[in-house]
Amino acid sequence: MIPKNDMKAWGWDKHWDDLWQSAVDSPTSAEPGRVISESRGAFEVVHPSGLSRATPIGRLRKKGQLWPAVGDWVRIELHSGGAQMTQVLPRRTCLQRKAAGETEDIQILAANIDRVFVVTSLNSDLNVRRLERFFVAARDSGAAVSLILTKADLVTADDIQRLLSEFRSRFSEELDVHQTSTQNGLGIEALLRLCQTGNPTSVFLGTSGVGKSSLVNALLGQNIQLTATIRNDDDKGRHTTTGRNALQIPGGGIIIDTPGIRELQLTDVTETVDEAFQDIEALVLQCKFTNCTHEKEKGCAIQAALASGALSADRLLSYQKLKAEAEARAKRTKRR
Ligand SMILES: Nc1nc2c(ncn2[C@@H]2O[C@H](COP(=O)(O)OP(=O)(O)OP(=O)(O)O)[C@@H](O)[C@H]2O)c(=O)[nH]1
Ligand SMILES: [Mg+2]
Ligand SMILES: [Zn+2]
Repeated sequence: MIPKNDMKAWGWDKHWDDLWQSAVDSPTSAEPGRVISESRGAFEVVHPSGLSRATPIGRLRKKGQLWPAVGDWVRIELHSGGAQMTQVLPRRTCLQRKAAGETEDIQILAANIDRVFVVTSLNSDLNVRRLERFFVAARDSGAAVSLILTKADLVTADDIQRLLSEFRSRFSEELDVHQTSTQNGLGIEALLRLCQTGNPTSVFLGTSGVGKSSLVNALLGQNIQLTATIRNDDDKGRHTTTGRNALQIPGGGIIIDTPGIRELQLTDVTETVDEAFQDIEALVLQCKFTNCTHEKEKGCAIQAALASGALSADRLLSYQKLKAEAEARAKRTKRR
């Protein structure tokens, strides 16, 4: 049988081939597939012989099993009554957050991604705390991380320079940053190359209205994803994209569009918080006392950095908040 769908173009490689042989129950009686859309609990899976709506079997809800998410590779059984996902292959990377509300549930935003693009628009008020959270979750996924600043056509070159240096000094001098405009095409070619080279899977992460779906359409060269009607402010609470979708970019690469998220609560990411705030971690090591609370102790390197302006009070506050949150969460998880 000649496969109808080229699974390599969907990201299948030797890693998955090996896992399919070693980690899947009776691989010959099923097909491997990739979950490419999820909307209100309904899944679509692309597999060698077609594209099917597929339901996960109940067993996948059990502890130690994985519930499918967009980007997952699954074992799919095709029956006359419909397709079933019977197993989710172990994830290579995973972008996740704590589900909204009081629960301890974790929501998988995208699985098996190679790069997370944190997307924010240049014309909106910069919410640095929120971005910091997005970065921590993005780094924690195990994928590479880039920042996209959209709607460059709405601001002046001076504004962009000012914001760029602010982003760099806040997040990292090495941060991979792209400015884009889907209005005049700025930055789209460079983004396209990054999303195509090596056939990676990328995901856009950002709040509603920043222009994620517009970028997806620009990368695909077609208006496939619905976007908000033209208006220039990032309207709060208006969610145009409702499901998560993986789409193939002509020429290689897969891009996952996601609904805008407002709240991103962190999962178990203590180490990632440290990584994202290496400057502060390095300072802490220089404090005179190892149990320094960084409030009024003598020889406190944090206080010294605040006084000299090398560290902003804002950044310290973000760090303390995120760290406390991650630690509290780690404790809760251990207790279970
Ligand atoms: N001026 C300008 N407007 C843009 C640009 N990119 C997107 N927009 C506009 O911003 C609005 C929101 O764009 P979308 O692509 O729907 O935003 P989104 O991030 O997908 O939003 P959700 O699906 O709700 O999460 C639309 O009106 C777009 O036309 C840009 O580069 N320049
Ligand atoms: Mg959208
Ligand atoms: Zn100190």
